[in-house]
Amino acid sequence: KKPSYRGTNGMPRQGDDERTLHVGVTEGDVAQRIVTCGTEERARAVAASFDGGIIEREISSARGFLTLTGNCNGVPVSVVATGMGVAMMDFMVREVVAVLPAVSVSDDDEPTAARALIVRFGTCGSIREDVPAGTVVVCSPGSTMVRRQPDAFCMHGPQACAYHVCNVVPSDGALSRAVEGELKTALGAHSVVAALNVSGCSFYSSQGRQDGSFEDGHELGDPIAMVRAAHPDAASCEMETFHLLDVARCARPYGRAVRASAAAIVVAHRPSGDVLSGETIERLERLGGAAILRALAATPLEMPAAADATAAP
Ligand code: R1P
Ligand code: URA
Repeated sequence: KKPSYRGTNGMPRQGDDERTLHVGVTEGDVAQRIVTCGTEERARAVAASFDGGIIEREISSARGFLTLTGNCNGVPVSVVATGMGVAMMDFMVREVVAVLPAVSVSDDDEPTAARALIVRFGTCGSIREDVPAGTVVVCSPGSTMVRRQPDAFCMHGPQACAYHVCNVVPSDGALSRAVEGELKTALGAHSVVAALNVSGCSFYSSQGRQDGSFEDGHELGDPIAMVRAAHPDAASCEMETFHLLDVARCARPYGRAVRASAAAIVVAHRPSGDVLSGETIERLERLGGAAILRALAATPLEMPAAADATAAP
């Protein structure tokens, strides 16, 4: 029988062991260092690099999340597959943080250690001529977001520019540097680029793909051209990183309880139309995943000096 849940106006929990409603985790299930990715296949490719290839805990939720926990160089790590989009990232960060130990604070109420270090390892399109398919982009400068504005479509066609480009949210500086360093060692420096990410609210409309079946308002403003005009350095274009960084900066206390960054494999070069082979994607998932686990394991939970905490916007 389906158990009812408690706490609907806060963080609802379900069942005798108090699992969160969507990710399905409880205290002890998740490590404080987390790699998150879109697919279960990639999550398993990353977990193959756990010490001894051993998955110590595996939780599969009815809502499509998969949480695998093991160790990297003796340090506990988890990999969480979320599926796609902002809502899934929001569930993941909030529910995983809910089951992790509270942030430790000093006598004067400053956090002394993070609750979670989270790195997204995704796939993306590249919107930059000079960043080809096969590159791995680390969002060291942070991420912006391009959103479709539903109010522009309320008459019989788009009324005004239908897209909004958000301000940049920074990534965690120390974590981004660690990820960049390990990826360069694993893949070669020429394959790794540090650049601004842009998350679209859709794979289609806000990523500027042409779909004749829908009115997307591109004739009144091409969303990718708008991103390029506002942020000429933006390279990777995917769907979750902005929200990960946004919700991490809002984690209490002081926006430093959750420290986050992201790396994404360029599977499609939008300016040329080049796409990556399945074999190459699998190789990059395996090698890149192992590198990101090492970066997380080597990054202390203790707070870096304030000047080091975030990358410059
Ligand atoms: C779209 O194909 C999906 O691929 C990218 C996008 O962010 C979106 O989720 O990332 P993942 O491969 O991690 O899912
Ligand atoms: N994921 C995206 O969101 N966009 C791309 O172009 C490729 C992967």
